[in-house]
Amino acid sequence: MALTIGLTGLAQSGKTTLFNSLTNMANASETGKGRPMAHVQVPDARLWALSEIFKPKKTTPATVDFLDMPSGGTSSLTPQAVAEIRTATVLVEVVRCFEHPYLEGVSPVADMENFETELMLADLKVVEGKLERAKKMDAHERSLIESLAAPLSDGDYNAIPTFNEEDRKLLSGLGLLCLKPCLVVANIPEHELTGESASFHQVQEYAQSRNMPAIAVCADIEAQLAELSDEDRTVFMEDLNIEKSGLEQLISMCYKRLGLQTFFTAGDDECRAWTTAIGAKAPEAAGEIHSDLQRGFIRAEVIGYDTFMTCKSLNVAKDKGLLRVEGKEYVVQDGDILNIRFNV
Ligand SMILES: Nc1nc2c(ncn2[C@@H]2O[C@H](COP(=O)(O)OP(=O)(O)O)[C@@H](O)[C@H]2O)c(=O)[nH]1
Ligand SMILES: [Mg+2]
Repeated sequence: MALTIGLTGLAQSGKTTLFNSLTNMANASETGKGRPMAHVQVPDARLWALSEIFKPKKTTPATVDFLDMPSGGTSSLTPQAVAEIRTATVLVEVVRCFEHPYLEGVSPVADMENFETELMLADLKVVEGKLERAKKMDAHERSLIESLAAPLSDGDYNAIPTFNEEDRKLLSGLGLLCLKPCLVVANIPEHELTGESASFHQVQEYAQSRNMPAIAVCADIEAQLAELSDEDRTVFMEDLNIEKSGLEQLISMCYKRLGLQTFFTAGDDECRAWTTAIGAKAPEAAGEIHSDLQRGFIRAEVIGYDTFMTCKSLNVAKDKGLLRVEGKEYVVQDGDILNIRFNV
């Protein structure tokens, strides 16, 4: 399941600082050719615990792609930036809550309003262009696009229709930014990481009014964390009273917002984490591994991660009757270890 997390927000809010630290920290493998993109490993301690037990030749975390928004001086949404960010699955709006060396004051709510307006203007251009150019558009599609024109030109974010899944698919080709799931990251100063942060409070309240989840990170600290070895990082985070790195918080918030979960395959060759939708049945999850496994699905041997950790061996689990055999209707649970039986 390809997941691209696009970092957006006003210029100078800390997107690139955050992008660089996230990609440093998570052993970003390959960066997108010429694009500000990086494959980032999804942190999951369970996978490494499985790897300790199975000692496989290869351990493969799930990955997500992070996309930094190209900057254009002081303006945030340049045409290039808009084009990049339209390809993202989910938008993460970075909001400046730190004192900037040459920008005046800290006004997160006004910044969020400004950025929202920019998003809506960018989408309005697409919507108007589409309505003008496409003379022979399907009537239903036209009515969907028309229903967006008024809220976008009024700048009324909450009046943007939510559409059902089918209609969303119809509209997906337009890459409308306002229809993408959006999460908010308040980039707060270091001294506000512990205790109360008034600016985060404001961000949270605004985000809530838009039905968006919000977290607080300090991009500066994330950048410092990214420079450290895993052990040093743990110590530094304990000192600062940070439980989870920004990367972990961000990815788990994206998974939650998009209704995603993790399952594992484990053996002597490879231990691997996979991403699938919450509610996915076994064949659909198998399809994440390979389409043959979905097509030729027969059954799955299943054990939940926590149950597996009580015996730490698939053979022992089998003897104890803990390894279940499930069919096509089985709904995969977060942390399941699956062995797919298939025939093509
Ligand atoms: N004090 C402080 N400065 C930051 C923080 N994050 C970013 N900056 C600074 O703000 C400026 C803009 O950051 P940058 O990441 O380039 O912003 P972008 O335009 O959103 O990509 C740079 O000078 C950063 O060093 C932070 O958490 N605290
Ligand atoms: Mg930047």
